[in-house]
Amino acid sequence: MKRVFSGVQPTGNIHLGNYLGALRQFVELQEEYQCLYCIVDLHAITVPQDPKELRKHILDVAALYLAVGVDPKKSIVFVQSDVPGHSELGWILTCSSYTGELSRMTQFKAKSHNKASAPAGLFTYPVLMAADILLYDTDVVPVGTDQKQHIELCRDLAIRVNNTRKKTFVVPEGRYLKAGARIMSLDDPSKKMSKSAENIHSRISLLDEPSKIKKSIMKATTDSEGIIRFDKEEKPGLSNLINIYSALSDKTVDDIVAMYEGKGYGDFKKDLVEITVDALAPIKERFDEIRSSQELIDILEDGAEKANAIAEKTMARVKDNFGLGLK
Ligand code: ATP
Ligand code: LTN
Repeated sequence: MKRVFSGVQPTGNIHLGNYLGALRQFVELQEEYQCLYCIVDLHAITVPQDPKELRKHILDVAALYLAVGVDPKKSIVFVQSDVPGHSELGWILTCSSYTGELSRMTQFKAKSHNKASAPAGLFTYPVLMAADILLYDTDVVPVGTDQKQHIELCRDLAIRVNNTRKKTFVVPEGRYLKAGARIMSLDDPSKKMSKSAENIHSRISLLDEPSKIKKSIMKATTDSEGIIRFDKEEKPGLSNLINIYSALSDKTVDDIVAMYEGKGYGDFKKDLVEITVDALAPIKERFDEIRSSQELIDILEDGAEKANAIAEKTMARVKDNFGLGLK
């Protein structure tokens, strides 16, 4: 069975972008692949984190994985720092990476703001991500398109090591879901919807109350044309909302545009509120149940054990091919 790996950072409330861009694919893939879904806490500490909050967010993300439909009987769900191989392989791959290629990563440029005091971990972040993926001989990595550059780096590193040493790694492929691949921020559609943006109305979190969902959608930036049509260049705000509508219903963008011919943004937004609230209600209900159960901890412990068993095999091969250690 081919293998899938993906990760989400425990840095805040998971939003619609995370769900449509990544999490939803996780559920579909578990039928066809052996899937590993990780809560990447080592990635989260590339920026300062409050320890108590971080722990809470780890369990929140784990519960959300399960609430959206990841099935621990089919998939391995675990916390990154519970498997030492991630850090170990991260270092080994850091030594095979070039500072030039890392300084071209757009996420690093965006998050470091060119400051000399930017944490070095932000710079090497994509290498740790490559380690996450290569540690499990992953074939397919489902992510949002914002991660494309990191996936390409991971492939380059795998190929580089394979070409300079014995064949060590499986070269993975990214899998980008089109409908929800890039959900934009509701208050500024030139930016992606993000957990870390200051304005809470820029995003819809999966656990938002209906009143908050309504407020965020009704406030969402559109334009003054008043006609419902899909045009990413001229009407990025409305087009983003149409995309969300389409991803949460079984309607295509063309269906939606046809349905709202002659209608105003108010009607469209009201319906989008209803569709969003209905889509998220069962997720929130399941989340509340799972989050407070001991079962969640048991699932993560069991996941870490299974992940470790795979990781240890890869690390033995890597160490051997690099000549590290005694055996
Ligand atoms: P931040 O926005 O604070 O940087 P993030 O939400 O981008 O955080 P992650 O938690 O690591 O960061 O993202 C988890 C997954 O969600 C990744 O696969 C990522 O590609 C996807 N993702 C994140 N934002 C969006 C978005 N706006 N649209 C689609 N997919 C997204
Ligand atoms: N970098 C990703 C999170 C992430 C990831 C991974 C995704 C860390 N390791 C491995 C897929 C595979 C992000 O910021 N969205």
